Amino acid sequence: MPLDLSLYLVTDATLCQPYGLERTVYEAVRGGVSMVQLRDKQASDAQMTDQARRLKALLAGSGVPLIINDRLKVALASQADGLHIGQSDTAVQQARAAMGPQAILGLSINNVDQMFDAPTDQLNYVGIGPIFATSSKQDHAQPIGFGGLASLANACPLPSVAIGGLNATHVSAVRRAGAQGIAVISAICGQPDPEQAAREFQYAYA
Ligand code: TZP
Ligand code: MG
Repeated sequence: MPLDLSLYLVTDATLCQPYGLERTVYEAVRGGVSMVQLRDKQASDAQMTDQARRLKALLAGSGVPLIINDRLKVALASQADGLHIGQSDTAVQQARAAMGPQAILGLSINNVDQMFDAPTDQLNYVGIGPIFATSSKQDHAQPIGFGGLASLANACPLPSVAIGGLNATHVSAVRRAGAQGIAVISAICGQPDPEQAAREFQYAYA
């Protein structure tokens, strides 16, 4: 299946508390989310694997792939569709070897050095950001704005998704900057109506 990065939901269990993680994801998918990444910095591997298995069951038949943040072990144990790695996580080559050729593999990049260091032949997409400062990620790198996004997205041979402080009002700027899609946590997780929140992005694309 071709990769649809248009609306990439990254989860945060704490922010999703009002409805719980599974219901939030369920509703967001109804609203048009095209990819889901399970991200949890607190959970044990066992807890995260359990959560991943539940999300995988929930997403079955929806065509929306489940990506695991950082943890190769969890991605393998839950038979997730892919893994998203940061600059200090498992090496891309090691992740590709373990996950196999069909898996979706993404890497976070923030600057030109990281872009040129990325083994693009092993990757399916890059996440570029943060675009703006955000309280959803602790100790995030320096925000790069839409100018930074444009220079990285245009120079990178892979499809890209922009992340960090973004909401539906940013869709056109993200697309103009050359990224294929937009990744969000707080614009969907913890919103009073996650389905409607996701739908706002669809309207912005239309
Ligand atoms: N990586 C860079 S910024 C970020 C991550 C995981 C957090 C994005 O969260 P939000 O709420 O969409 O700004
Ligand atoms: Mg990481």
